Amino acid sequence: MLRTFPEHQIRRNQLLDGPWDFMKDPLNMGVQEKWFERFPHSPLSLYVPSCWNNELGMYEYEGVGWYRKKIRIENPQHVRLIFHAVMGHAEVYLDGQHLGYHYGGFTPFEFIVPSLAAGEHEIVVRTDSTLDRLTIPTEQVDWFHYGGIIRSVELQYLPDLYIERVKIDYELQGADADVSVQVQIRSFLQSVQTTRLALSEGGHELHSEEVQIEAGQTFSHTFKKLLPEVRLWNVGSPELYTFRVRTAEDDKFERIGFRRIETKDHRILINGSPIYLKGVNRHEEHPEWGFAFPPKLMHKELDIILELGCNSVRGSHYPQSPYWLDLLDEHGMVYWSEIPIWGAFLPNETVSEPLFQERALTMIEEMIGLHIHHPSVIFWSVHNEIDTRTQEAFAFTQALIGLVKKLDTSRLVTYATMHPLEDILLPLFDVIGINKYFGWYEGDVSGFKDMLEQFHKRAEQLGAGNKVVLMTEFGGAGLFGDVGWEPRLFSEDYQAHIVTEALAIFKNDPKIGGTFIWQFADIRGDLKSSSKNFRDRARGFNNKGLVNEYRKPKQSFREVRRIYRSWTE
Ligand code: ADA
Repeated sequence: MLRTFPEHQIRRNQLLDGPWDFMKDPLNMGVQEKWFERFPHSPLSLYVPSCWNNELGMYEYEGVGWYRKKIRIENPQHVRLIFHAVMGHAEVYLDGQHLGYHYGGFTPFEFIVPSLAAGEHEIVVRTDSTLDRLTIPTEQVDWFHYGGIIRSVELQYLPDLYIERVKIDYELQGADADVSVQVQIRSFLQSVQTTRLALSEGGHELHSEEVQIEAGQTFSHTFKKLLPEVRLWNVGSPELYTFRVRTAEDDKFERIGFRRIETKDHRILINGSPIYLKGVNRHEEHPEWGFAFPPKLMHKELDIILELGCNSVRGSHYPQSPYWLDLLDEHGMVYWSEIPIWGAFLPNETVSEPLFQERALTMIEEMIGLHIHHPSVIFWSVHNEIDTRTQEAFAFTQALIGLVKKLDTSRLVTYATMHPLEDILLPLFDVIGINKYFGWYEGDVSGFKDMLEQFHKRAEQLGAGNKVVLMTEFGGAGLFGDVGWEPRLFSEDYQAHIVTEALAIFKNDPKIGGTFIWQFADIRGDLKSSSKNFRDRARGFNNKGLVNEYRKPKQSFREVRRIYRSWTE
């Protein structure tokens, strides 16, 4: 299930989820698409979507993996093959022909194949999960190096004139919304063709007209509509609008929510009301599924996060599934979306490397493309914990922010810094996120007070004193079940102590606009030899979750629930 609502009523699609042939290629020998022919009898059967590290004997495998699926097409068809997420490098072949390459991990990519003949076809995907110094994330990262096709593969059957893209923008004018719906239609035909293009919302037609599409061309059309007295999407009381664009042979649904995002007096305002953010950091990860997190569990995950009293989630540290964002939209939760630049150990030179920069910019573009219509998304975040004290970081960040602003001016641009007292980027952002671990990696938890005092002074000096500041990470490890009479290091009691003390300090600081605890659930850590930096990860897990990896509550969960529920602002 890709979304909580249907995206098409007319267009036919098929999810290619299920068993695919799979082979490891540890020596990276398969230089071309004939690789399966060399070992015709030995493939494993691997369920897609999944991470191969969850299969027996594959736990630590990082490298190349080949996937193959046979499909049958009844009649000649134009098809669109969408990979909703593949970890790392992906080369895709159809019947031995190279369709293309994608680098990334948490965003979709697609191929259009006009007039695919009837009969059997073979899709082969070469994936490479290897992390190195220029991948994003790089090899030094505090999460498990999962590999594989982690989200669904979808085959859509396209008509001769198909809806390639629908993009909805709006401006609120008083109680009304000035909506613009941009539509792109592509023609596979050899001759000019007319079609009736219609826009509706909630089942009511808003407008329709005949349009003429030239042979083989892409046609763009913008509907402009003033919707009077729209119901607003608010935190905790969401209102959603579902638009449908249709032609005689094709359609596409997009769902949005109308809301106004501003900042004032160190607070985020949604529709003019200040919202204090009560949040957690969520990895979309589970020990049995890795990053291929099943939708059913997302429902439960959201129930637990709501039970905790949260109104927001930071999607640490990569673009999460549209299904998850649909649930957040439907429950009026705020979401922070970010790309997987994880910089705590990132050498400063890396941020100036052209390939690293190009990958980062592409990831920004793809993240915004994926999440643009979700009203829950309030923040675009461009990096986490890079060395924000340097000119290299400054130049890189300017380029990233420039691209975000070009693609979407309606949300707040942010990041998370681990150098709040030396950071030179503060003035560049709408919102500043601070990651700090007093009580865990440094000093006593009371150290937050002094740090924040110094931070606010410095922000003032840099001309960033008016920005909204969020505590985007803080916390400590608590091993599930390790409870006692005193708060010993690594016990649930000690973790609960750090988190509760920290929350009290932040809530008393009028310049802090919200808190995101590190983290919601325990996650698998990086087990590779390069992980000398993560030696405190008992069991191979980052144990700072309020719930363990199977979502069972720790002491800190109960304490945070008490605190978050008592905060009424
Ligand atoms: C960092 C980082 C997180 C996690 C955390 C920790 O702040 O952003 O991904 O690694 O530290 O647990 O140390």
